[in-house]
Amino acid sequence: MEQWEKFLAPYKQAVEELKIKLKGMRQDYQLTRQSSPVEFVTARVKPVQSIIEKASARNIPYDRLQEGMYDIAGVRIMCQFVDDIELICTQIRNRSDMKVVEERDYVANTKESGYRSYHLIVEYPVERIGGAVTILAEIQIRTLAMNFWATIEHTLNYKYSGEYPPEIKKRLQNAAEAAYLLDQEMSEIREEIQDAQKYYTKKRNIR
Ligand code: 0O2
Repeated sequence: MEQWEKFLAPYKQAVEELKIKLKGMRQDYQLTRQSSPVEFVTARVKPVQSIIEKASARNIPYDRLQEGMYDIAGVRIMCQFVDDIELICTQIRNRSDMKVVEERDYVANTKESGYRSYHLIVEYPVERIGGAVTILAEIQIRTLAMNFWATIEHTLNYKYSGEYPPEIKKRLQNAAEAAYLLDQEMSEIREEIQDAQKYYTKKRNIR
């Protein structure tokens, strides 16, 4: 266990730093543009048990975890509208403190499960007392509707180990379709919503 703790230490640090930095994007947008494509940010280090299970399922030897498993450090950015995803990606691609090494577009290429999200794999240097250690981290960017579906599906997946009864499978597909339509509807009235949000922010600041 002590070895896992040592191995995971730079990942823990990376996750904390990335969370602060990406939340900073939200504050920056709100100060300069009054509305932000970043709604909220969450982050986690993958639990040891999940690392072990994934390494075994994907045949990744333990001495190759660093380059073979991208999501030991995971950050999730939630946004309101589908178009915000590209805005956030562009911001991250232009940053000098991390380097995007791979992109997975499950928004344009919905997974068979119904999963939609945009994944950026980044190289991120962590300053340790022995010098800089570069780790891989996965940044998942998704709308609130995509996140709602993925969170529910993840829980059900855990319960059924991916072997859904046909009724549940169908319901999940229907829910994925509903989430897609919700995103489309919200995009249609985006300007209307954003005007209202700016008005609300101004009013709150006056008080
Ligand atoms: P966790 O920590 O429980 O979320 P590969 O499939 O081999 O190319 P990998 O690593 O599975 O590679 O990459 P992928 O599919 O790009 O991204 C993995 C992560 O995306 C998952 O992490 C989930 O967080 C999310 N994800 C991918 N597909 C689905 C899906 O069908 N439903 C949900 N709810 N989430 C999905 P893990 O490993 O599941 O870990």
